[in-house]
Formats: sequence, C-alpha cells, structure tokens
Amino acid sequence: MSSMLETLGQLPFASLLHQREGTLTRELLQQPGGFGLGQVPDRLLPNGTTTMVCGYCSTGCGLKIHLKDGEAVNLSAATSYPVNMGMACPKGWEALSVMDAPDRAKTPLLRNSAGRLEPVSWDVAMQQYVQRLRAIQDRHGPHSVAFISTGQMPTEEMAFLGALAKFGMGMRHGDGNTRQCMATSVVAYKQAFGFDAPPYTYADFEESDVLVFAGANPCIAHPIMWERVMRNRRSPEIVVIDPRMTETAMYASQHLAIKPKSDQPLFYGVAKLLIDRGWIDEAFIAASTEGFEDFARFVADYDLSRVVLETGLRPEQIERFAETIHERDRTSFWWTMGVNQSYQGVRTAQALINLALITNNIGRPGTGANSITGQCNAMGSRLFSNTTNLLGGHDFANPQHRQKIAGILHIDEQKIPTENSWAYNEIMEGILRDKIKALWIICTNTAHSWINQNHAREVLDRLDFLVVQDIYHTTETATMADLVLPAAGWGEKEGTFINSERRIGVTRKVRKAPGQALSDFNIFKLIAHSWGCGEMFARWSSPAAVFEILKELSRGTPCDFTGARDYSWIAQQGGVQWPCPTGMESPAQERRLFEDGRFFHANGKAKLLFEESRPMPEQPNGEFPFILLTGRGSASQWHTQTRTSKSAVLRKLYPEHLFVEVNPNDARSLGVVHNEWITVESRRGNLRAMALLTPAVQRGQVFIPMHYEATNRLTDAVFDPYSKQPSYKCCAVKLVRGENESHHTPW
Ligand SMILES: Nc1nc2c(c(=O)[nH]1)N[C@H]1C(S)=C(S)[C@@H](COP(=O)(O)OP(=O)(O)OC[C@H]3O[C@@H](n4cnc5c(=O)[nH]c(N)nc54)[C@H](O)[C@@H]3O)O[C@H]1N2
Ligand SMILES: Nc1nc2c(c(=O)[nH]1)N[C@H]1C(S)=C(S)[C@@H](COP(=O)(O)OP(=O)(O)OC[C@H]3O[C@@H](n4cnc5c(=O)[nH]c(N)nc54)[C@H](O)[C@@H]3O)O[C@H]1N2
Ligand code: SF4
Ligand SMILES: [Mo]
Repeated sequence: MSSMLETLGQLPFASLLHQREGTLTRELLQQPGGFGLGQVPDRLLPNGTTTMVCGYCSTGCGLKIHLKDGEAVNLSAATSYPVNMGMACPKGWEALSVMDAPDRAKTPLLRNSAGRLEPVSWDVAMQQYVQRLRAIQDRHGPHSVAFISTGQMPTEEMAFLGALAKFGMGMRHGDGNTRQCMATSVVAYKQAFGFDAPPYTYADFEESDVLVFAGANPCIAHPIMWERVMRNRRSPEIVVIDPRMTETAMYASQHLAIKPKSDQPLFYGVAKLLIDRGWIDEAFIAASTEGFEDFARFVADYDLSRVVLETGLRPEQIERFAETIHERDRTSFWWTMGVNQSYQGVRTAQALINLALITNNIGRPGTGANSITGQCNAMGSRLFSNTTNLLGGHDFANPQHRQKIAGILHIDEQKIPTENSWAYNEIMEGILRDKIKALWIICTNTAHSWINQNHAREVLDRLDFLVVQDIYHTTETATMADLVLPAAGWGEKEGTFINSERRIGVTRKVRKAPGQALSDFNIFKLIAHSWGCGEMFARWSSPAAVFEILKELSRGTPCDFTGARDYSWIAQQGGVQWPCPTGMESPAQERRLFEDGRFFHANGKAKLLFEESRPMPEQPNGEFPFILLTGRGSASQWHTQTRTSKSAVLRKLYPEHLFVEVNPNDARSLGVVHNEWITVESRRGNLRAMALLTPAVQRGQVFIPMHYEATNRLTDAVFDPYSKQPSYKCCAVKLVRGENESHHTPW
C-alpha cells in the first residue's frame, strides 16, 4: 500500500490521502479546483449561464445552464447554438434532474467474501484493481485483460482510457459500445471514401429537395435533427424506408415498407433503374469514382421483378423512388440502425453510398451519403477511443502511423500494439475460450444491451474479475461486477464531444459529483499512477491539456482540428466542425466534405463497393412465424434507461410497461387483444410484454423497444462480417397467449 501512495505522491492530493488514512473524503473531493488532479481543474463555473452540449444523442444540442453559486440550478435550450436554435427534446430538458438519483455510485464497491458488494475507499479499490489485474496478466499474459468502452464520454476521457489500457497497461483488446451502433458506418465510409467521414452539415436537412431516410426514425431518435427537416422550405420529398410505419414514416411523402433486411436489393434495383435510364452523372462518375463498370454489370441482375419479390414493394413504388431522385436536383441519403445493425450492414450502407455517388449527390448543399450517428460522442469514440483505430483515425498495423503517434505522445513505439483489437463479439468469445480472464467495462451496460443476453450474462459470469465504471451502482452490469468504480457524469466534468455533423462541442462541470465519485478522467489518472505508468501520462494533466494532445494527433489527417483554439473559443463559436486546420479563415462557418469531388483514397476517388445480398440468417418458420424488430421506443427513453428512468417527467412520457407492437390482423388470428400480456419467445429466450395492437407493424412482424432488459433475451447473435456489428433488428419469434398475469417484466 505504501508504495502505491508513494506513486501517488506525484499527485497533489496524495498528502491528503495520508492524512485521512488513505481515504478520499468528501472534503477532499470538494476542494476548489477539482481534486487537485488537474492543472486546469474541472472547476465549477461562477454565477450566470454557460452553454454546453447535451450528453445524450449525437445531435449535440447546446443547452444553456443556469448557475447559482457555481452550481447548475436549471437549464434551457440555447437559442444561439447553431445546432438546435432554441429547441431541445425531453431528455435534454431533463438532463440535470437524472443526476440526483439515490442509486448514484458514491464510493467504490468491492465484492466481499460473502459475495456482496460493499463500499471501500479509493485506495483499497486501486489496490485491488492493480493486484487482481496484474495477477491475471502475470498468469495468462497481458492480453488476457480487456476493456469495453463507450460513445458517451468526452473525447479526452476516451483517448486517455485507450492510451492507458493499451500503451500503459499492455492490453491489446478493447472495443466500444459503438460496435453495436456505428461500426458498419465506419467500415462503409473507410472502404468507400478512404476515411471515416460523414460528409454533411445539418443545413443539408434544410437544403435538400429529397430526403431519403433508410432504417432511421429521427422523430424519436434524433428529434431536433427532425426539427431541422421541418425547417426545409424547398417542399422536399421525404422518402422513408422502414418496415414499420414509424413516426417519421407518417410524415413521409413516400413510405417504402420493405421486408426487413431487403434494403440492399432495393438500392441495387434503384441503381439499375438509374443506370438503365441514363439518370446518372457520367462525368462525376469518371472523375471521382472507381469501379463503375463492375458495379453496372453487377446490378444488371437486379431487375424490377427480382427486387419486387425480395422487398415486397410494388414496382411503381420502386420506380417512383428512382424518378424522385432523378427529377429533383438535390437528394440527401440518411441512414441509421435499420441499415447498420445487420448481418450485411456494410454492403447495405455502401449500396446507399453508391446511389449518392452515381447521381453526384455528394459535396453539394442538400445532398450526401449521410450516416446519422447515435451517442453524444460516438464520433469522438470512432476517432479517438484507440480501439479499432489507433488514436486520431490512424492504423495500428501501419508502422508510420505508430511512429507518428509514439512521437507525439513521447512514448516508446514498442508500447503500441501492431495488431488490431478483437471486436466486442470476439472479446466475448475470447472469454468463453479462456483467452480473456478480466474485463473492465466503462460507461456501457453490457448485461442489458449486448445481443442474446442469456449467453452474454453467462459469458460475463465466467470472468475472474469484472470491473464496472458507471455513474449508478444498480445497472445490470454493475450488479454483476467484482469492483465498481463510481464515476462523475455529464455536467460533473469537462471535455468535448463530436456530434453527427463532425462538430466539436464543449461540456462543462456545472455540479459536483456525489460522494467520492470521480470524473472518468480522474479515475484513469488514478489508475495510471496506481499501475505505475503515471510518468507516461505526465502531460495528460487535465482534459484541456489532453485536448491539445488530441489536436496534435489530428494534424494532417482529414479530421485535423489544430485550428480549434481552446474550450472557451470553441464554445464562443457554437462548436466547430472538423476539418478545422490551423489558419482556417472562417472556422465558425458550416462545412460539408467532398465539395471538390476528391475523396480520401490515394487516387482521390471514391470506391463503388457491392456484393450479392443474402437472406436473413434466421428465417421465420412454422414454429417461430414472426420477425422481431427492435429499436428506440420513445423520445424520452435512453437506451438501458439507467438515466432516463430517474426523471419523473420522462417516466410520464413513455409507456409504463414493456410492450410488443402486433399487427391487428395477426392479433385477431391469434385471439390476442389490446393490452393483453403475452409471451414472446425466440430460440434463445422469452419475455412477457403487453400487446399493443397497431397497423404500424406489418403482418408477420412485431416490434419491441430496446429500452427493457428483457428485449435482448430474444435477439440472435449474428454479425456483419466486415464491421462485426450485431444484427439486432431481425430474428424469428413466436407469440404465445397465456392467462393475464399480474406480474410483468420490469425494466
Ligand atoms: N430517444 C432516444 N433517442 C436515441 C437513442 C435512444 O436510446 N433513445 N439512442 C441513440 C443511438 S445510440 C442511436 S444508434 C440512434 C438510433 O436511431 P435509429 O436508428 O433511428 O433508431 P432505431 O429505432 O434503433 O432504428 C431505426 C429503424 O430501423 C427500422 N428497421 C429495422 N429493420 C430494418 C430494415 O431491415 N431495414 C430498414 N430500412 N429499417 C429497419 C426500425 O423499424 C426502426 O424504426 O438513436 C439515438 N437517439
Ligand atoms: N435489441 C437491441 N439492442 C440494442 C440496440 C437495438 O437497437 N436493439 N441498440 C444498440 C445501440 S445502437 C447502442 S448505442 C447500445 C447502447 O447500450 P449501452 O451503452 O449499454 O446503453 P446505455 O444505457 O447508454 O449505457 C451507458 C452506461 O453508462 C453509464 N454512464 C452514463 N454516463 C456516464 C459517464 O459519464 N461515465 C461513466 N463511467 N458511466 C456513465 C450509464 O449509467 C449506463 O449504465 O445498445 C445496443 N443494443
Ligand atoms: S435531441 Fe439529442 S442532443 Fe438534443 S436535447 Fe435531445 S437528446 Fe439532447
Ligand atoms: Mo447507438
């Protein structure tokens, strides 16, 4: 213990640790200037207001925080922030209230010999963390410890975690919850454009003549982006491609209610129509793309009758879609989880990208092949979590990249792994194969959100040591942990998020974290010192200092933001989009990528990529006759509900019970009535849910929101081969009537 404290001696608060017999006390945590852990501490702000970015979805709305004595007392939607212009969704309005919950993790918790989690001091927690993980690494090798991170922490924290785990602690495997979400888009963009680069700016919602939403329900999932669509004054055609009649589809001028997972043949069929009719831009194709000849030959097989059969659409619907793209000048193509979460997500996303490319709907106002990302900082995670990419969108396998990063970080190049990490699913499989013996889960709720929960929980149970770092101690995953590290959450720390349109925005510390909870940043710092690699992170003294390092890492890359001066400057600009290189003339101006028709591949061209589409792996049959779709249920629920269920206001805005949407015709033939409790069963598990009869789902399909722990008991663990993203949105289930039971599945 004493040696750990000596190591910690480099930290200003170490003396206090000694005084208090090694316990980080409340007084210590309330020291002015944060915990003495940073040169520019994550301090509370004075009275008045400050604008910061919302910590839920990737829209990245600006929220104005009202402060009294340095503490947030209220918030309102920022009117001058260029993203949301005075609007916010219910989650944003309620963002502060969810932080004061009784189940906030306030001290570290360690599982005792009786198998219960009990409060311990930070130094006992650190001692256990280091001893247990080191012992596992000594016994099973350094790669037997892995981490799973998130798209919901500031980029500075994410980068610290990735660098600490891989360069400091010798891990090779670490992935993020962004695998469940954006991996498909990342791979699709990298392969097609040469860099993970969503090209749009939100003004494109307003400047399009045609907006195509594929597998996206922005009315629920990105409500303020949808408000931007509503500001469009060009009488846009809105095409929604979704098996369900979603809230968004209700606004559409064309709703293509395709069979689940038939997007890929649809897009190939539309490409064929466009090519056959000469509705393509040959000059652009020749100058800016490669692979067109092969693509045209390939889609020749996707004639209308085949596409009608595979999608379930009528021929005139498909033709109308193609005509719409041709007739209007500017078409933007938007996609989200209905595309990404699929066993063939990458090629489906690329099929959509191809439509934008062959019609020159890219790089101009109101156009683009635009993946909408999910979490507040999924974009920061995609570039800086050090999981699939080496920091800053670099490549672990590229010696020049390793050399560059080692130089910027002043570390030995040998510390940088030369191989990519296993993906989330491979880490889970690695646990089964006894290759991974300890897991550190940060800011994600694996035991709820990972696909096929029955299996997932068994896998987590096999671990020798599970560390969970969360703001609540009651999450499904935290309650399985051997050690819980209590984290400060949104509003209790500072840093930057990158939103869907590549805008870097600032979050601030406007309230104190409860008890002994520390910002994730300071937890990483504490771990670095306890592990004995604090030296390596001497320059990583505060989020602001790390932001300077991130800028250096971005220099010369497509996401260069060396021109983003500092937090105050970024906040004054209303956030800045990358690229923002040094010396950029009007950094505050909105920008879209590829205006010059040049892409990030060495030859400057975008690649047209394609592959034969495949049928759903788990087809419905006599025993399991329905296709289960899952997704977002309401604008007031966030993921696994650890946060949103804490707000009395939000709880009133969403259904009280787990429900399953069933088509009234199917219900009639099963004898199921509205609000009846029924069992939904797949080959992997079952749940009880209230039947909600609605024609929004087609016959033969049912929908269950993902916000309930039970949902992923049903899902089938199949993955896209390129992105390894789970295919959450299609598996076969049956509906079973039972007596009306009083008990129900809690969330
Ligand atoms: N309120 C709220 N907002 C959120 C979130 C939240 O939890 N709550 N989460 C955030 C995150 S991380 C993400 S990733 C985004 C997700 O945002 P979205 O992707 O828009 O939301 P989902 O409901 O998951 O999926 C979108 C639609 O895909 C459809 N779909 C299913 N299968 C198919 C198919 O085969 N083809 C097509 N074309 N469509 C299909 C579903 O019916 C669903 O309506 O939302 C973000 N915003
Ligand atoms: N069936 C089905 N499953 C799905 C999906 C689907 O559509 N269908 N969607 C998938 C998608 S797209 C996503 S993104 C995932 C989301 O799945 P998760 O990432 O598991 O969901 P969250 O509830 O957002 O989990 C975030 C966790 O971090 C904690 N937390 C919040 N802020 C902080 C912080 O600042 N620091 C720390 N340390 N912890 C914090 C929260 O309390 C919570 O426990 O779910 C996936 N699962
Ligand atoms: S739309 Fe997204 S970013 Fe905006 S307030 Fe709602 S949750 Fe926050
Ligand atoms: Mo997501």
